Amino acid sequence: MIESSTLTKKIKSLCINAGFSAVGVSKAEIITDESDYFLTWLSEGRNAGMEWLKTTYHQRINPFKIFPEVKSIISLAYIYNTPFKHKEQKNIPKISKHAWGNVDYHKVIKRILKELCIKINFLVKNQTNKTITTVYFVDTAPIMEKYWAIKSGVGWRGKNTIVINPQFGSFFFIGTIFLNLELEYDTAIDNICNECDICLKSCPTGALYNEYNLDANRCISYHTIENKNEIPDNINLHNWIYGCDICQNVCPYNNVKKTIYSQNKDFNPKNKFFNKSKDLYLNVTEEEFHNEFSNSPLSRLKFQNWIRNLRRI
Ligand code: B12
Ligand code: SF4
Ligand code: SF4
Repeated sequence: MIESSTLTKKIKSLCINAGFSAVGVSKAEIITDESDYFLTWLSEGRNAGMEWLKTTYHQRINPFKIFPEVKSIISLAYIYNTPFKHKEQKNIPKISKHAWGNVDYHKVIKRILKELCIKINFLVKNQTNKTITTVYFVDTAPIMEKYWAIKSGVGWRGKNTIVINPQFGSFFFIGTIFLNLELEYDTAIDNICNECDICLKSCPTGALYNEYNLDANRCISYHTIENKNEIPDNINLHNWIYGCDICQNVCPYNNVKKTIYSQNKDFNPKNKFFNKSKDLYLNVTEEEFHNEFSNSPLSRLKFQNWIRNLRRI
């Protein structure tokens, strides 16, 4: 019978070969430490209009509600960083790095995870003769992706609330796999934000009201992506029309000499909409908007909210 540590190593190399840059494994358990923070955060209304975070609270803190037989949770990092930078100029709308390319990360990562899970199932069958079940997620499922990634050492929790990896910073998505198989578990790594608080000082709206705490009511990313209603008058979007990268752009761990960029060129910005004037954006018709952004997370934004965001900068 193959040892759990050898099997874990083989699964991890499948993950790296699939295109992920870091992988960590946690034992599945009910989240007890962070669940109190989460509850307080919700009770203070920091989730803004994201009611779905409240209604799925019990699932988010309890992975067994998603998959009752889950034993292990694999967390994966998929880098989307590219060397391009926005021009700091009035009248130039900004789309966040994660969305400015010709690719919807949900689709691309789900496709990779689907194939990876087939390979993991096959490997386990081959090595142990056991048939296992694997379930994969990226972003949309009611699970605490950052919590599991931190627990398994994929990165530490930055004071901007985002997971940071010591080798390649924080411009990566998290993919997650639940499986009903015991594996060898990883441990968390040290938090090396230390005395730094550049992200807190740089957030232009004060959304990072405390270390490790974000108030979505004041976050540009929330207002430009998730807010379904009017953006309050006191929120200055600082030219961001989809997402916001400020608290990551300023982070020293995203500004190292040998930055590691995504291997996937689809994450490069779409030339047509990169560092172009606001007028060009405003001239996009509804049909063009759907055609241009069908392969981007912006496809989730209604055309009327695209216009809403543009009119607010
Ligand atoms: C809701 C959501 C948002 C919301 C809320 C953001 C947030 N900080 O939670 C909004 C719309 C604002 C948002 C924005 C962004 N998001 Co988002 N988002 C999510 C989602 C769907 C859920 C996150 C969640 O559970 N939030 C709830 C809050 C309560 O959780 P939390 O921040 O982890 O807060 C906890 C800690 O603060 C902790 N805590 C509080 N005090 C203390 C003190 C100490 C000492 C400690 C240890 C802990 C602690 O307790 C809190 C409660 O659990 C996840 C996907 C998923 N399913 O997990 C993606 C996700 C977090 N988002 C992601 C991304 C990329 C972004 C953006 C960068 C996109 C952009 N450029 O605009 C921004 C980043 C903004 C920011 N500074 O966080 C990635 C992050 C990847 C990474 N490397 O970490 C995720 C994981 C999606 C993915 N699969 O890749 N997002
Ligand atoms: S995404 Fe932008 S607005 Fe939101 S916390 Fe970071 S810097 Fe502040
Ligand atoms: S800017 Fe500084 S405090 Fe903020 S996440 Fe990066 S290292 Fe941590």
